[in-house]
Amino acid sequence: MAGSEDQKFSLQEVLDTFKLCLSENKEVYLEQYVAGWRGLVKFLNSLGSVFGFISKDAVSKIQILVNYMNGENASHYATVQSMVKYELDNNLVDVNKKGSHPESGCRTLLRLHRALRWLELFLDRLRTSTEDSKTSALCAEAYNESLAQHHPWMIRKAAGMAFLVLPGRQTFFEVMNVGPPEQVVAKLGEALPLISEVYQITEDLYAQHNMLDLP
Ligand code: 1PX
Repeated sequence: MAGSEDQKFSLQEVLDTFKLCLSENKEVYLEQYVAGWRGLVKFLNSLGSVFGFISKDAVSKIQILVNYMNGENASHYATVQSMVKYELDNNLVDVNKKGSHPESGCRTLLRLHRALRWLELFLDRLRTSTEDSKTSALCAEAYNESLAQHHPWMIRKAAGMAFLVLPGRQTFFEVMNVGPPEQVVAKLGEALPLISEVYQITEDLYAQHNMLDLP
């Protein structure tokens, strides 16, 4: 793809990056994980400036991870598994309360990981929605079941207001750029198991290390 196409969101592209996320032995490649998020942010940006505060936060978290991936300890930031091991072994994670490592890779990725659960729930609702379904309601339900539990009142309020101006289902499907609604639904059906698997592997890893509540 070239020129303006580069800026255009495509669900297929995001699907491809999540496909490439897992190594043979089920480790999660950070580079692909971050690429998946970049694609999603592209989508969010195409929905308008009301979502700017959300995409800004996602971009800043992506950037923190990219800095580690390109930094002097880059080799430890190849997979989520290697990052967790490296940061824990070297006491680079604030485990109970904020301290000298407020922006560890582990806590930063955890924020995106929680958002991935929202995505999974939202996409599943979209997939099974009907023509008259309201995207704002689907989005709010998915949010309340996942991310909202980690957000303070102010953020929940702002997010709730942003959801209200989400475009309708038809426009939403068009922006996904994969063809007519039946194809979008099929594509979502293809994407969801991949996203779920990446989510579950990360969730198990974080649970195993007691890291699901990192400050
Ligand atoms: C094919 C359809 C794709 C739709 C793609 C939409 C991509 C959405 C990307 C959302 C990324 C959100 C990351 C949020 C991370 C987070 O929880 N950050 C909070 C905590 O961070 P901290 O460093 O303070 O511990 C932070 O406080 C968040 C601030 C911004 C508000 C986050 C609201 C999230 C709402 C998620 C739903 C997005 C709705 C998009 C509609 C399509």
